[in-house]
Amino acid sequence: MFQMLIYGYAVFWLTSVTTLETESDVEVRLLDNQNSPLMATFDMSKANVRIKQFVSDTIEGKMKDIKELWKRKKCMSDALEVKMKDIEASFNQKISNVERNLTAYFTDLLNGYAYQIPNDNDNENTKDTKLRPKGCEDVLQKRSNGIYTIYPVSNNNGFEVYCDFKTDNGNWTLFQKRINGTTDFFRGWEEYENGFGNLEAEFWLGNRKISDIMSTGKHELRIDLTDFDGITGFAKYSTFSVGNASTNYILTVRGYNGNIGNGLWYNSGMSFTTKDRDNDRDSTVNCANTRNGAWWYNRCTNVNLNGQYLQRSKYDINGITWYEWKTSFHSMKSSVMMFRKVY
Ligand SMILES: [Ca+2]
Repeated sequence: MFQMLIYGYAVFWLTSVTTLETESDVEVRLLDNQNSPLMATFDMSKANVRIKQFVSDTIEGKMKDIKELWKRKKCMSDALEVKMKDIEASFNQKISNVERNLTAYFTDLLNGYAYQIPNDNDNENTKDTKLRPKGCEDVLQKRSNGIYTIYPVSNNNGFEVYCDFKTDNGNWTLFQKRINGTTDFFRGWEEYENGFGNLEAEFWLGNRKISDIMSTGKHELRIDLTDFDGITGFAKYSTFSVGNASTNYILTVRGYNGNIGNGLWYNSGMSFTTKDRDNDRDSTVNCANTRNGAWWYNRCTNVNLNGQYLQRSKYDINGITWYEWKTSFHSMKSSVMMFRKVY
């Protein structure tokens, strides 16, 4: 027991011991419990081994601690990265929500303002030109299908159009309608340019107006036909444009979709022809005369929706025809042509 005590003391006090001549022997002055000096001699080579072991163990222990600490730090760093990503995603989501809410808020505000416009006669008296609709899609008070005033060009001269807010998600501007033959469609250039008929019944909106609306952006086309058996069909073109007067209102259609066949492809790229203005590609005749209508005739046409209204289903090239649907020139009971803006 006493020896162990001495050994213990030796380990802890070795740094302050007196070194003698030889490396291996160390004289240590010790006191017994009566304070009498004791002399002890240690074999220093053994002590060195113990010290080295102690230091080695200590360093190894510390290294383990450091490694453990490093591992923990790495884990924390990974966890922090994941957390940062979560925070970023959450932040983006919140920004997106704020954006959506603000958009909804301002839309409501704008609609509320529109409802405060006192005159019920559409937008005729709208003082703020920014609120004037350029087309049916811009009309703020979409009460029901019907006639609205639009202002597609920057001057103050708006005009009336018939808007359809129900068919195929709505916002359509009608530019042609045939339902019963009460309106004559065999007319000249000027009348087709300015438009004619009754917007509530049969009409052609007018090439100038159509062209003005086209200038406000990209549009798509929809055509709905009904035959005399009451069967309906439609064609849509994802691209639709009508050029201005200098192009003789040239037609462009692309991107057919529907169930009556892509009949209009043959007319794409053609100028408008009337009985008094021949812009078609048939050098021998004026197609407006041979087909009894006015249209974007090529070497005439398979589609002739401004043709003669026939009171019954009849094979007649002068009639309202869409050859690709019926594989014949049988005339239709009704035709509606409309377009809307695409974004
Ligand atoms: Ca011709």
